Amino acid sequence: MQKTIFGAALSVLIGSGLAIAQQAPAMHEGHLDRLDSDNDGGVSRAEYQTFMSAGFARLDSNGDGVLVQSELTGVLAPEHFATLDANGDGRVSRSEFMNQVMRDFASADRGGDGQLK
Ligand SMILES: [Ca+2]
Ligand SMILES: [Ca+2]
Ligand SMILES: [Ca+2]
Repeated sequence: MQKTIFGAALSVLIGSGLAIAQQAPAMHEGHLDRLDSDNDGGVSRAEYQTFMSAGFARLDSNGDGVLVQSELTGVLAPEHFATLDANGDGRVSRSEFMNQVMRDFASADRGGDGQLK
């Protein structure tokens, strides 16, 4: 199974519950609807980026610009945290977070057209 936080992060950020966070499942249609802010039926890279950027701020509960494991307890499994923490310093910066989620976008974008549908 590929290392992706995509499904888990989306589930959490959208608020559909924590139970599936361990599984990092593929997104389902309800998720895409929530991200499709211009309602054109697809989620563009920009829509995704905007959503994830807001998501980072939401997860960063003390507002210091980095995520630590304690802020993600019950949200992301430790291996997902490790995936996000690219330089292994125990903190996930905004750029580490965005790098990973944009990689996830690219791997989810099977058609390669920059849209998730
Ligand atoms: Ca759209
Ligand atoms: Ca923080
Ligand atoms: Ca780090």
